[in-house]
Amino acid sequence: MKAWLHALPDLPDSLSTPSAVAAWELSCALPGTVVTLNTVPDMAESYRAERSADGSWNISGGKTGVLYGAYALILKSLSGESVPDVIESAPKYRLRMINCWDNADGSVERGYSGRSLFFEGGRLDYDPARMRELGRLLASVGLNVLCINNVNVHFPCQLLLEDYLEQAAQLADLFRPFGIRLMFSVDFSQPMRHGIPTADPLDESVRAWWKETADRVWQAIPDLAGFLVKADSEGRPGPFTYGRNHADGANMLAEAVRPHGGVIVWRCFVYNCRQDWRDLKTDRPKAAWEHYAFLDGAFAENVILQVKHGPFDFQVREPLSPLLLGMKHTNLAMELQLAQEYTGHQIDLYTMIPMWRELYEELPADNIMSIAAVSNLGRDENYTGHPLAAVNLYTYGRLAWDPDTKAEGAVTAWARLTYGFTPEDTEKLVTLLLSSRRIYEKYTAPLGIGWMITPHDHYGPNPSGYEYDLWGTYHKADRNAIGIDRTAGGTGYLDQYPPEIRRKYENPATCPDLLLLFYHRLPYSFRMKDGRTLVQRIYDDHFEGYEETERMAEMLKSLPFPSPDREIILQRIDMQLHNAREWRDIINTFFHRLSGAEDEKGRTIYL
Ligand code: GCV
Repeated sequence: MKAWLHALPDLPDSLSTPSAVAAWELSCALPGTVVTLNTVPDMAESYRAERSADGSWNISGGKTGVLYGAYALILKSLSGESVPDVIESAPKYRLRMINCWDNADGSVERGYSGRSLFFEGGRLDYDPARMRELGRLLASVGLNVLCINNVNVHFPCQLLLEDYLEQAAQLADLFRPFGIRLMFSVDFSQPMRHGIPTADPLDESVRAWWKETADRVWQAIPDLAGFLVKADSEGRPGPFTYGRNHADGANMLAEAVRPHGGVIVWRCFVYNCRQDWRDLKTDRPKAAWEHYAFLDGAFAENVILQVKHGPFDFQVREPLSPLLLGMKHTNLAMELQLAQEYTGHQIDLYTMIPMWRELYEELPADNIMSIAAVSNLGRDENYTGHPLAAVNLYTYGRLAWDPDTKAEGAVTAWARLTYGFTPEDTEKLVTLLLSSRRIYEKYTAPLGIGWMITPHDHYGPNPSGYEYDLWGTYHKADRNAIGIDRTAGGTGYLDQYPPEIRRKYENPATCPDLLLLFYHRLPYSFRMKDGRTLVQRIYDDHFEGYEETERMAEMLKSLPFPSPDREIILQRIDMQLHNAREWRDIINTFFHRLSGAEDEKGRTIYL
């Protein structure tokens, strides 16, 4: 299915304000229901929808609040959820962002849904009708910022140049009625492409260049949300070249965009990506904290530090980044990844909300102001490559609006809106989707160890593929033991957390199983809480993961998906089965060869 709003007719081009869009959507989705919209400027993005005794509705809200109120009413009604007489809501997070990793040549870094929706052949190239459809999809779940180009700005950032700005401004016009503001990724060394000999953030000519640039950009797009920056990360230029820190860099840009109401979203994905595996001191997960924690309070008020949810890089299971807990005097955004880079390339089923719920449970209530996610969207007809991957976009939006959103309710709403199956089939689909993350986790790298994936491409197993590489992602398995001790007696990573978290993880006897190998180096004979040995637990998980994938495939085949979803889903589940089998056998054989331990249940492990 194209998406959850497929039931609504196309929007006429003439609708140019959020309230006009809201009125149109309501009249199409809920014909015969009288709905009055009442714009109250102070309410900004929040809304209050109230049903009168005669069944009519009144929605009061700010400029975009009325739109969100209308979509809330529509989605609740269409999904068959019970609709209370009063729905009152305000978003928890100010910026609810989608970060696209789309390149100007039309390719998408880590994209699994076809080519870019926005670029082709070095230029902006988009279908306006699709942009409006995308706008309504994003707005219907409350998302409000769309960063359209890759944080790795491989091509000179044309978006900042005059002739591109005109087309970018037209794109911004298309998204504006949906309350969505564009954002651009910029290259920190951009001034050097324009005749300035340096990109030093404290250099006057650099500061002046960014000011002029910001003036030009905001003149074309007055409501641009801001710039997104990946600096000193994986080969990108940044302040370190000039002996400056990241507050110097971010604050310089912040000053340039401040007069226009713009923000600088500054990514904290900074680590040594040229590490020598022989170096036993450096421990990559410690890097973000080491680069940023001491700068807490030093960033301008229009800077947001965007922190990946875990200390590594979107692995199947990682602890919450200590930076998200520790920087109390800095605006923070948590960064998630909808694109299934390490989680099955939108071939394998992987519903993310169970993972996100675990993260949100641990997020502090106050200093996280925004949420970002790397996009899983592309030019494919269904937007997300795998039709069931759309559940991740939908639930991401719901959680970014309301972090208390429950996994089962949100996935059920999506399933009903998308397929309208019988209650029994909906329940089957929801059960399957909710179990898919744990199943994927079982057949891939065990118990939080991560990184046993094929290097670079990141699909399929290669247990030692990253072992002697320069990315700092080692498991150090030998014939006796595996893992890195990250407690105080080891690399000290755990010391970056508050005491209650340290206590939870520091002792292998009490550390939760699923993160055991993230924190500890343990012998294969280590006794788990349930009495199994570590290596037996690994074998069991891998056999179970494959069997559960087989059951999932059977269940999927029994569901009445319409065409073309059915064909895509069936083709991909076969690929997933193949992948799960490869993972099961390669990981089990890897550990068997190292440890010599037999499977207690006598199942086949290939020697
Ligand atoms: C955009 C990982 C990915 C890269 C990505 C990077 C990032 O390293 O493999 O493709 O680059 O994260 O988040 O910047």
